[in-house]
Amino acid sequence: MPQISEPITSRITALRKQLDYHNYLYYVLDAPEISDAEYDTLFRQLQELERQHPELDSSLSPTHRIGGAVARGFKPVTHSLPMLSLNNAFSEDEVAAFDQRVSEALGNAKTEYAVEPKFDGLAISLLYINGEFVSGATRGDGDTGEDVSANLRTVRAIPLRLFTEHPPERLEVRGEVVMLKRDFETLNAKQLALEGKPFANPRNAAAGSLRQLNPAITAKRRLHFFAYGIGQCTGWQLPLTHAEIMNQLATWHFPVTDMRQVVTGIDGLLSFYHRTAALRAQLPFDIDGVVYKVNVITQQQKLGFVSRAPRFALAHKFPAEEASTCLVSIEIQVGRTGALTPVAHLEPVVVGGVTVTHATLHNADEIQRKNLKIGDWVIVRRAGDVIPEIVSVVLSRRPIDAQDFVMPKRCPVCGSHVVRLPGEAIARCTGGLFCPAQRKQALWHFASRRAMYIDGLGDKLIEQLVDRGLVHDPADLYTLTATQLEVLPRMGEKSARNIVTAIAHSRQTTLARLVYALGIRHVGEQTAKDLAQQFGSLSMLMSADEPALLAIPDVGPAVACAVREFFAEVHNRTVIDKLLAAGISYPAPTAEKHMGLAGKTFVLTGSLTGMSRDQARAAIEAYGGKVVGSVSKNTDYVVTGDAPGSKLQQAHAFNITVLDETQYLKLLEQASGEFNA
Ligand code: 9MJ
Repeated sequence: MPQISEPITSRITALRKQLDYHNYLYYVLDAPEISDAEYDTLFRQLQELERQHPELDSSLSPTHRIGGAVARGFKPVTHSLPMLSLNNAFSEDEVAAFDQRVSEALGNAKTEYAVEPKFDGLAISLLYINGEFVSGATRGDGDTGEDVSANLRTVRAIPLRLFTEHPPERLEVRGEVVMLKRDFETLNAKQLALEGKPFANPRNAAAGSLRQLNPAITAKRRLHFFAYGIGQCTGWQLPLTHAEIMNQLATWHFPVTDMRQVVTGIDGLLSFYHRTAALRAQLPFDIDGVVYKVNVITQQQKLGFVSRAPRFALAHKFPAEEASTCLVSIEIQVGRTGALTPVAHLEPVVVGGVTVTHATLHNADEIQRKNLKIGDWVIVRRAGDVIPEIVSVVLSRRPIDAQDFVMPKRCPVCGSHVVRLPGEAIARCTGGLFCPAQRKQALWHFASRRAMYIDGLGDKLIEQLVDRGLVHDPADLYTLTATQLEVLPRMGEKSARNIVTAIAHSRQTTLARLVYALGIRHVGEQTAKDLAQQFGSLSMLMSADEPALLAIPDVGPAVACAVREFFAEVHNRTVIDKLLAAGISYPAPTAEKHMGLAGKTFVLTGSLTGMSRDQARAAIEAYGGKVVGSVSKNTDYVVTGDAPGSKLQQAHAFNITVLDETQYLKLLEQASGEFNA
């Protein structure tokens, strides 16, 4: 055997330690200290030394995280302590009953619980002997799982060595392998590009990736891990509480959620549930509930188990976000710009606690991509406040008479031709404002809160006004009388008068609101504000040529062209003339206005105590500043209130000035010119 010099052995050890450490910073703490390129350099140095000295190779080396040999199948593994399942609760009553049972059995007035989110992934158990990762297995039936060690080795968040000089002799760490939502989106986009089958959700993607026979594929799938408990543990004194066990796991460099808490009594449990539910949509990973565990270990032992589940723990599940139902028909909705959107009509089904009857299908390509036919059995998903969508079709339940969807050639509302321009996913009705559907949408937009704000003029009323021929364009609203409205179904004398008053009030508006209300394609609220600020009057804007429009920052060729086309249309000019004749007015721009924040871009995060978001935005805009939704290198200030979101971290990352509420108010004062007065 050739003699290996000591410096090489130490160099290899040092490189492994360094790489383990940077892995931990990157994958567990999300706070890297070195660049990817620097990491790659260290990684390649180690790979080269291991290639030159195969006798020094080790299965614990970080270089093995990119995937080893392809397996023929997974070996069964018997867990030395069974992996338990949790009893589920779906209502607050069930949680109260759990807390009462526990407290009575323990003789507690109020029981202390460790609470944590319930990760929606794949449960696994990791075995460490003398601090070194030896093997890992899926939960399987709780007694016997599958040996997925080679795949788990590729999960960077799982330590290959415990970060301690004094590890337990034998330690089983239990937790959940998950896929982050953003990695799931990337993976599905790749699957689609390669004509592969997309995964229905991050949990399926995580499970599919962990059960890959080729670990090199698992390595590319970017799995993450959260530890939430310990199985067998020998040669080491367990702490007295679950919370301390979690802290210990963190000390050993396992990723543990920082959402974990210790609470007491039913109030503590339920308030954690509601707080977590409110955060759910923003989390980078899927959770399907929260888990409550009696905190004190001796109390856990006293409570024991009933069949396969501990009496000391409970999973309080969120209402299911997915359900299966029948796709009854596909109807076409016509939007404000004539876009034809297929909408799925579903057999009513409860998803996430809400009855769902419709789901968006976006466009014809989407229907084809999902291989949907009318009459199919489908999986519907409703996450947070988003519009329900069809995730996939259950092909095994496809009826023989399931029908293909065909995009109509004529608008189902007005009969005009439907066109789909080359390269566009959207089919459009060519009817313009001749099409009652487009007219209704245009009116609804005109009256909406951020446009002319006509309180009480909702979609049902607009529908009636258009269908009865009382209103053809927005200007017709201003000639409506209470007598005309009173006779409409569900409309009393008082509400008719209120609406006429609301319409009358909307006459006094701002130029920005009016421009936004016109519904020009590509002109959202911010662009409308930019146009109003630049041109100061509707007639100036109407006569602006393309170079003048393009001179405004953030106005590109698509917007400039849409604005020109809109005002070139005789019909639109007629409506504008009618609106002005009906008495629509806006304040003229004042020359002496202080524009101390001109050119400055703000992002707001968290809630301010002294004003609402809308007020804060209006104040900035009053002094010429602009408020945008996301932080970029072009942001000048990030204003933070209570409970700021990730935007604050982004602000730090971009080195952007962060203002608290007081500093923000001071800046406004300065901008108003009063500060120095
Ligand atoms: C999940 N899925 O997040 C447990 N779990 O504890 C948490 N699962 C569990 N704990 C004992 N946070 C058995 C399962």
